[in-house]
Amino acid sequence: MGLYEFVVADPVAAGQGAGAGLVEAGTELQVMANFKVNRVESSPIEGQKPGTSGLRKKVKVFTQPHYLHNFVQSTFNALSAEKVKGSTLVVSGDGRYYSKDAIQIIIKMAAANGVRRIWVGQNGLLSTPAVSAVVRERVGADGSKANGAFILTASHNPGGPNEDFGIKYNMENGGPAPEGITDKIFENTKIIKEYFIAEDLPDVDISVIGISNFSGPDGQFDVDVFDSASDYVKLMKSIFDFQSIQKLIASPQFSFCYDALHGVAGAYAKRIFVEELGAKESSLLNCVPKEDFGGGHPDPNLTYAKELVARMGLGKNPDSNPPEFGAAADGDADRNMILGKRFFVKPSDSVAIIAANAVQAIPYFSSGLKGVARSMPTSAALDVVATSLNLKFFEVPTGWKFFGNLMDAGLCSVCGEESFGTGSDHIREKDGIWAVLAWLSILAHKNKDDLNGGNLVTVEDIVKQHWATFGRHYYTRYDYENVDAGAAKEVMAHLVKLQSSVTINTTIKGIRSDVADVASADEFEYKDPVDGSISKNQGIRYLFEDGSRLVFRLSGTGSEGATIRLYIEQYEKDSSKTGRDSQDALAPLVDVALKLSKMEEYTGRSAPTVIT
Ligand code: VG1
Ligand code: CO
Repeated sequence: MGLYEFVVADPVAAGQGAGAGLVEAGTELQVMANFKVNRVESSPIEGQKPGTSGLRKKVKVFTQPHYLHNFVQSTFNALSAEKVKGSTLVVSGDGRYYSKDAIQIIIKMAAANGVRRIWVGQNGLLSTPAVSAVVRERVGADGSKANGAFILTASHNPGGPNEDFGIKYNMENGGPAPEGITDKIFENTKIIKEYFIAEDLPDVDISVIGISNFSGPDGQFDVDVFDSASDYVKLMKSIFDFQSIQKLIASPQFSFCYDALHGVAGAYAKRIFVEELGAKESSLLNCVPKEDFGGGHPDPNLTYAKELVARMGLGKNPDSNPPEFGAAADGDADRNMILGKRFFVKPSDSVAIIAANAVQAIPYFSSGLKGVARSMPTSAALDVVATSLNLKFFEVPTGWKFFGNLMDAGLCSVCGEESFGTGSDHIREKDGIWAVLAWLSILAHKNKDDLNGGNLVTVEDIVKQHWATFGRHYYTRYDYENVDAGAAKEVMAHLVKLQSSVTINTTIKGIRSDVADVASADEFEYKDPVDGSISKNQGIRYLFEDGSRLVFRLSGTGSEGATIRLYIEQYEKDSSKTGRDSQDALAPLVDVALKLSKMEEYTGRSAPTVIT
């Protein structure tokens, strides 16, 4: 590190610029330093195409010289200099390994590109939904509002020196950059020649709340480190009836458990579930955020959330006395898994159940839902609710960015994905803790008159009641992780060819005669109803006459090889048949899917890595 000249500013004078009086005494760091802008020559690095949700690569890839810098400069260039100069940007994430270094680099590059202020959650921690909330809701001490955010996360992918890092850019509405911008970022990474960085700007201590002031060629530059949870907690309190949830949690009939899998959700869980809602500290599992997620895979599903699954009385070593309600989050806390006592709620059912009960159980929705939406591979359970409640309904490609336009246009209130993502128009990201609060609200509502004696209406009761009313969508997802990329492409090419074949029904009947006829097959393409933009090649669908579906797509979030996802669904309307075991009910379709795709032949895999 070089030598810097520190000018300790006069507290009164510095206070004028930064709005003294609004900042709590003692929270403002009066550090002034001048910085220069360095122009660094660079050249394109291959493979910087953002996927379903940002750029995700191994840490070893991200730490190569210029790698992060090129991507950040390409993002600034995609946004254009007028938008960047004078802007306020949030930079934080799930706290995974390399985040702290990345934050310092982005601060220095932001300063050099003329950004006016950077907002950082304390210790660099902000969940993805909290970033969205901060962009939309937070007002700085000087009245400033954020224009966008860099979120540092690879979400449910493992972390640590040998694992994944990730970065994505969110826009002024708090939602992920649309494809128009991410395509531009990628184009810029292919022609980059230089980036700008304030190399002599001192590292900012992001563990201490307060504002640091600097001054550069474009004028003043501030870094504002703030509490990671307050804005988000405030938003949650404005959406849900915390008192009714407190009563539920205090009831002797109810018991609760939350697993953050050592992700950033831990930074919110204690504040919300323990301090606000009165849950016992012992109900929190793995709620200390760790750079490597404790060596685990921070993906809230039945395979990776082992400890919670056992505690809830499921899996191979079930506890004998499980709580009534359990939930888990992924690394960046935008996903949720909901469990009842010895009972797993499919995410596709979860969003449908939340939509069906939202108006009665959640104050934010009391005047009605504007519409609902799901991603294409998500089961049609939500469609049935939409039809029955006469709600606008949308089917979008995988990835949250497609929901944002609908929400901004006032067309959608509740939406979800089969991949443990649920959310609403309170922000523009999926929201893991919101989903838990939504379920607690539904439980509180269903039990409101009988919390001190009678039988609890359980998670399982709510799901089964829902199936009895709306029918059940048997559903499963098979993930083949880290498959050879060439083999994965071959599977998809083979399926595209089959899908257009006139003999497809004969082929399928040759595999199993007990499945319905295929009514149509296509590659899903989406035309955004708001801006008319078109997204092609969003997965191959086989739609059967009885409403069953087979969907195949390649994951866009992996960092190595390819992941093939296979989604299988079958609708059962007859309420006397909604109690079957899901894998049994789906066995004929699974058989068809595996043989039709020649999965084992192409990939050498006789079984998927994860079944959900
Ligand atoms: C996966 C999920 C998708 C989700 C995306 C980001 O994408 O399938 O539904 O939106 O992850 O979630 P893919 O392309 O791997 O199937 V997160 O929590 O990783 O930001
Ligand atoms: Co996530």
